[in-house]
Amino acid sequence: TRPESLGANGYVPTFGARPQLDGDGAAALFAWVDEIAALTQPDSIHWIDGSRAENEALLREQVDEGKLIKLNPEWRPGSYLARSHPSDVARTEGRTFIASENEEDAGPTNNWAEPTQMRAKLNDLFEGSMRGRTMYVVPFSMGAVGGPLSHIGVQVTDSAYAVTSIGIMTRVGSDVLREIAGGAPWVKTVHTVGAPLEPGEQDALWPCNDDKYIVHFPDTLEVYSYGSGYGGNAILAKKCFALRIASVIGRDEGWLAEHMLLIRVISPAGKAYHVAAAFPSACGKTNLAMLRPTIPGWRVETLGDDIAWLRPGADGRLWAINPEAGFFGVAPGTGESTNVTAVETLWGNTIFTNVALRPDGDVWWEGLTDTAPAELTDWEGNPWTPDSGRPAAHPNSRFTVSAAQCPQIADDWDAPEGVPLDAILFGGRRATNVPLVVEATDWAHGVFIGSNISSERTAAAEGTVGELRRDPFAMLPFCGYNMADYFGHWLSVGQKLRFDRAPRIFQVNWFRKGTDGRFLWPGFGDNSRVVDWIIRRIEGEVGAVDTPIGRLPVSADLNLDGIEVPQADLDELFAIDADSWLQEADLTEEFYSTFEGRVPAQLYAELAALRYRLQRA
Ligand code: GTP
Ligand code: SPV
Ligand code: MN
Repeated sequence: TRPESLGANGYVPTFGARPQLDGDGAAALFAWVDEIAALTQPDSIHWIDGSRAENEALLREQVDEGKLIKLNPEWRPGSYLARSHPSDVARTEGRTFIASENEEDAGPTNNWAEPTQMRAKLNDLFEGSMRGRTMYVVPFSMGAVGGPLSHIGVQVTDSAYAVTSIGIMTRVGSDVLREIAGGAPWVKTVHTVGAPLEPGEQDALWPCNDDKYIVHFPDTLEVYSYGSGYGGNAILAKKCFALRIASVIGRDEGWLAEHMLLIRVISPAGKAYHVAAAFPSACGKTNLAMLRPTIPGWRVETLGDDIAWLRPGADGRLWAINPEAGFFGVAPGTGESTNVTAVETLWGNTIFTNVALRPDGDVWWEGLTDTAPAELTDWEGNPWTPDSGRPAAHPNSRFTVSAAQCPQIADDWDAPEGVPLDAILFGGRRATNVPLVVEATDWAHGVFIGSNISSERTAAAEGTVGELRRDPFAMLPFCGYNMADYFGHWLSVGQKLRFDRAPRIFQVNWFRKGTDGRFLWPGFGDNSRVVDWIIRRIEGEVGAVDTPIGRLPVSADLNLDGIEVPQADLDELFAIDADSWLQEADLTEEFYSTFEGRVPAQLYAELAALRYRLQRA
């Protein structure tokens, strides 16, 4: 039954009323909310307090409207399925803009928009865009509220789905409003699905607009998102704020906002190490974040799976927090044999988007079990059988779940000060060339490697899946400023670290394929074997083989106990073809040249040194 306070079209203002707050900070917030409301013209305004009762009411409302399907509580308590519009299934990089004052500040890898013109355009689009809908005001914190590395923001949105997702992915609540009232700086984010309703008009199950704009104003710390309800386009705290805007704040304040997972690795000796890893979208961050080592004695605790903020500490170490509070993870490929931790995390209280529905009211996706159920409803709501010849779940279908629900989450995962890093990994999906693991010789070489990450395109963004593209630091779609300046910023952060306390940098590749097209490395839990080598390198327990591209394991040092990897596959996993690498070096030069002289000289020196070593190999 619906609570008294719910009206037919959403909330009457008794529930979600504007909070009582005093101070200049509060006045500025109220004025901004009034301004957005005057522009977008919603039927009502609902201030989100982050309470459980409020969350449940919002979920119930979405079920009543048919926008969420409540899953069978016997299998999946407190869980829901959302089906997006079939055109609104991933981030839209072509519609994502950096509207910096100067075009060079956006750089060649971003779509730049002239801010005054873009503001005019957005004013047109947002005018009346929330008619017939409720406008929610969602105060959130990235990182523990009030923490030294944390930042706060407010998202205004007309999507209840976005509100319930933000509630899982961030820390939402009135304590954030008190920070704002007290004068703390905050980031303004505005989101509309761009589908105003005429009086009496029936709403779509997934309202959105064919036209989409995801716009960042780095000079004024604002985000405007129009037309999409999906993931990184709609949960603005995530990619828009915690990466694009935060990377700009980090540039100015001397820290780094990164597309990285964060883990604590505990060795058989009981010693803890902290590892961050940047892999492009849908390239294995969530999986490594939830690693269950297949070699005895090792343990991994999860700290974060997608974003890390890194800051040099007074001790000369690099400290990291996960600013998020949940996981927005790729469903397909997540199963008992690949990521049992994720499967256990998803026992309940989860919002699934674009997965398949089982007749018993539970969910399914490719890879959850080895064999597909005989009958399903696919992600678009159509009947499906294993003979249908198409996936039942969308390749970029996702789960949204609290980090706290992960069975191997670190007890102190939300510690405000974070953890000191011992290693940073860069990786991507590379069928050829890149070995299973290679160690950088020093920080600058590591930055060079990061600047050269390429990866095959995945379903996480629009585009042709499989096509190789450069994705430096896995940040191509997420760096809010000129990528060449960002390379320079990485170099300068390295200079603030004590050389003997800076994290060591490695490149990894779980995705190298044989000529027959099969993955050469078993991956998943067996990636612990690579982590084990990395930790032993850090401890100085094992040597390495110097090669033109960096330091490779001595083959006897890679722990392969209990798995069968044919010698030919191992050879191929570590094979370095000098000619192919020289071709990659040419592509690097071409790529660097697109920045018109802004790439730091130190990286050109690294490139020259790489070529020299390759030519002599
Ligand atoms: P985003 O959330 O988009 O940033 O993705 P992510 O980097 O967290 O990727 P995720 O861990 O969700 O993995 C994406 C896909 O890669 C899934 O289908 C996984 O099953 C697959 N995958 C992850 N790790 C491995 C691995 O070690 N080997 C192989 N072959 N596949 C993997
Ligand atoms: C990614 O694409 O890297 C994601 C999903 O983590 S989204 O939040 O949609 O950006
Ligand atoms: Mn991601």
